[in-house]
Amino acid sequence: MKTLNVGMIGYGFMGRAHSNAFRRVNNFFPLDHKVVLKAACGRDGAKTQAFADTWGYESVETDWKRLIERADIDVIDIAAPNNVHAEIALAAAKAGKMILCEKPLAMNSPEALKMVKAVEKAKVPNMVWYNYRRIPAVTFAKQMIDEGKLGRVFHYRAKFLQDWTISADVPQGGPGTWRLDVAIAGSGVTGDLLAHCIDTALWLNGGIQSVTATTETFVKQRKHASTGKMTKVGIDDASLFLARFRNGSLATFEATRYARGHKALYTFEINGEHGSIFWDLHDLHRLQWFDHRDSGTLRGWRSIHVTDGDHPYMGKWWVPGLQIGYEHSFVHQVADFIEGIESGKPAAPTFRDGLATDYVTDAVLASARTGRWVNVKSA
Ligand code: SOE
Repeated sequence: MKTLNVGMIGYGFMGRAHSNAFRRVNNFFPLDHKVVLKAACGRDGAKTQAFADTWGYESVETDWKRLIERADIDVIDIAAPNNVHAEIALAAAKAGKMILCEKPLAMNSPEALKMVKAVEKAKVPNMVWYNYRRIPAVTFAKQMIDEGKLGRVFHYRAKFLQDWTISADVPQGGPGTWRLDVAIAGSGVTGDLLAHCIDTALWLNGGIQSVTATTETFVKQRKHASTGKMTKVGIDDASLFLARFRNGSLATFEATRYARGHKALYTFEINGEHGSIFWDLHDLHRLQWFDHRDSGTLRGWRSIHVTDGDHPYMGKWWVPGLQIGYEHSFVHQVADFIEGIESGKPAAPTFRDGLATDYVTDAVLASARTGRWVNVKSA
């Protein structure tokens, strides 16, 4: 068996989610490569060592440049905050490493474009961690759409609602809360939450032509974790937009961290000529399906428990009826990435797909600034 040596940069929430996926993938998916957790990298040596011990990394680096120089590393996984994605990815591509990068791909689309050019020039396998595509019910929705079950699509409706930043005491900057610091995150919920909704939508419903958006920053000043000083908040706390897809369908998207009572309510609904699909992250193993072609008396919404061996990925886990969860979407993503390397058919979303999402988020932010419809570039 060949080995695939991983160099992980970052040890926060995503560092854990990715490490868990790397550790489990060979137990459940037949692959020609065995994943080896070779090195963990973070600026704080003690914390990185503790992370490495917990997850079983063989070694520790405190400088990502040194990690990239190492000949025994095959894949660089960027699980660090958004403002360092580009610099690391450009260096890793130059060194000929395969790259996995957390979402959003970059701080903005010009930066993302540089990253796409770098990986394509270096011809290194690359992928962005938009994990929700690989929740089996979401992958199943994609299969149903590709089989033409919905027919012509009229509407796409997506939401990602949270409530964890309502208190004005939540700082900007620091572990986890760097998402509130525009210099590190690039944007607020547009890049953090809407980006997930957009990635899924582009995959399920094709390209977006134009958008009109509005955003709001409800808490204008927050203490900065690094200076202790009250500092202007530069991120969007809520972001809503209307979109026209290239297939002629109309869409609404909404993301906020101010929807009291909602922790990670990601939902989407698609209304087509023959039927409709609805999915909810809080009930992630179910896909709601309405088929207008059913006989009139029996017509109604079906709740499909996506746990059958014939459902995407599920044959690799337990027996029908026993469900899996959030973390498994990351395991599936690693499995598909490795299968892509082995088959020579790269798995998506690639950096170029990540750029497509960044083009939409940039258009959303531009529209929110100008109050106008903005055309979206094609990646
Ligand atoms: C933010 O709270 C966050 O953790 C995002 O950064 C993730 O991408 C999303 O999946 C869950 O929410």
